[in-house]
Amino acid sequence: MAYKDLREFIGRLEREGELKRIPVEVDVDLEITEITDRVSKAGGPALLFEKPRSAKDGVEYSMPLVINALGSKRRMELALEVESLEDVARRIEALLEMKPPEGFFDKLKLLPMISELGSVFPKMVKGGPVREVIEKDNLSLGRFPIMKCWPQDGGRFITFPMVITRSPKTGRRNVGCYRLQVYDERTTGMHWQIHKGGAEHFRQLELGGQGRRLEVAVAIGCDPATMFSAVLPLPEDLDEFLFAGFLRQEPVELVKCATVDLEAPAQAEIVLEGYTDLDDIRPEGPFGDHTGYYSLEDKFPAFHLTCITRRKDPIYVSTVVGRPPLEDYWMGYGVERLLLPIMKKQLPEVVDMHMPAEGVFHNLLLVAIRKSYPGHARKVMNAIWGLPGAMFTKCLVVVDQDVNVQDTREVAWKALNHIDPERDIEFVLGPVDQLDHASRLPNFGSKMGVDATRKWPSEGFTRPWPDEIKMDPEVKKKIDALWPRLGVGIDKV
Ligand SMILES: Cc1cc2nc3c(=O)[nH]c(=O)nc-3n(C[C@H](O)[C@H](O)[C@H](O)COP(=O)(O)O)c2cc1C
Ligand SMILES: [Mn+2]
Repeated sequence: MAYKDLREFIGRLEREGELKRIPVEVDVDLEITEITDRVSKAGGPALLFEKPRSAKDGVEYSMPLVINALGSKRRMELALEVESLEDVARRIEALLEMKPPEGFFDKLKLLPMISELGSVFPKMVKGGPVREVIEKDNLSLGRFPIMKCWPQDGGRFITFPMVITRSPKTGRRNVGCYRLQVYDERTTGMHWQIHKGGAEHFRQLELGGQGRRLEVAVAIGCDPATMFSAVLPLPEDLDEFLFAGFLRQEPVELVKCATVDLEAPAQAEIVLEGYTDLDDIRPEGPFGDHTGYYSLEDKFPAFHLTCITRRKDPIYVSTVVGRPPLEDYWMGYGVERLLLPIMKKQLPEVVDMHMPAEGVFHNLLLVAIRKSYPGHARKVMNAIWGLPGAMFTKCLVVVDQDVNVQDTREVAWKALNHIDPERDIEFVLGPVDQLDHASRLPNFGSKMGVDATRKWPSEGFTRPWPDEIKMDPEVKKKIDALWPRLGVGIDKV
């Protein structure tokens, strides 16, 4: 049975020893971040702050704040109710096997085939816990324990929302996790970056001339698979709530919003309804970001609240990003494992891939391939730079299949041995992540591919290639047996 809501997941985490309650008063300004950063970097549990407060505003919030709920491999597995994320990857693989696609675009179109599994379609319901309280007057975001994460942040930010919009062109839904900077009690920023689904809907409004306002619903706190689906870089026309239904193997229940023509999860903790306006673009940021640096102030639409619906006793969910690894690394790890089968479907030569924490998702991707022809590594690079989920990859290292890309030290060792830099590095220009602060222009810059595969004569490499040093297995066995008697004081290695 899938988790119905956030609190069911919290209950499970607590039973598994994966959540710690913090009964002391802690400030939403910086203090929750400092505690969470230390706990997260030490590989510690999710935290339920029972008494968040703000000294600055003189507020003791009436609701608890949960954070780091997805902040480990184990909690990602608990979130998706699997022993290993490979189990989910296998289900995705099976789904992709259903109809062999013809070409690249057919493969992309294939994803909506998930809908053939009817039972995972979002289900409309009349009401739900999120409608226990409906506020249309005296709206105030000041009642929620919204964090200021880092000292130079431009304000308080809602960091783990599900932002729901409908395409003015196709009517299809998109759900993305985009932070919201609180401007005042009923206005926030809407930080959908230029390449994201929400931003595309906003542009479509302008192009289509269908008025100046794009309606938006923002859900905060839900069952973990649904929350996670907002983070997944799914193809543009694939509804994240549909994919969430596939992940949890039960439909996501949706209710009609009260003031906008959108649907939001019935089991959410809080839903903020409102709109963005083509004529109301404001400075947003700075914000201590995934990269470990502040993303600088930039221009984004403002989000105007028209209604808040919530449970009587909501739990506010938050996350903090910053110098890795933090909770977002583990979400990224989940994304990596779930996208691998989709990437393999398009590029069958890919054996495994990995995004090390230090690379902050887009900065470093390690890919192992089964190399079968000259220049194969470069074909893979170009293909990956063309995939929606991986197009921002700044540094892409392609290795042979015998290299374990989950082991960064092994990759560094082998790749650095194998390259002749001038020959093996490929530079390209293209779109880069909006958070990249080093590119020559915002959103546009260069990317680097390193062909660290063993070079073949057919690629012009005719020198002999040395063997990797490996000990004789017989000798290893003998020393294993001898080890305890040697008394070297090191456990057998
Ligand atoms: C904690 C967290 C915060 C995020 N904040 C933002 C954000 O503020 N703006 C943004 O464009 N993407 C942000 N992302 C990344 C998007 O959620 C991600 O790219 C997602 O795939 C977007 O969905 P979409 O493809 O439907 O637009 C964040 C991701 C995480 C894990
Ligand atoms: Mn999307």
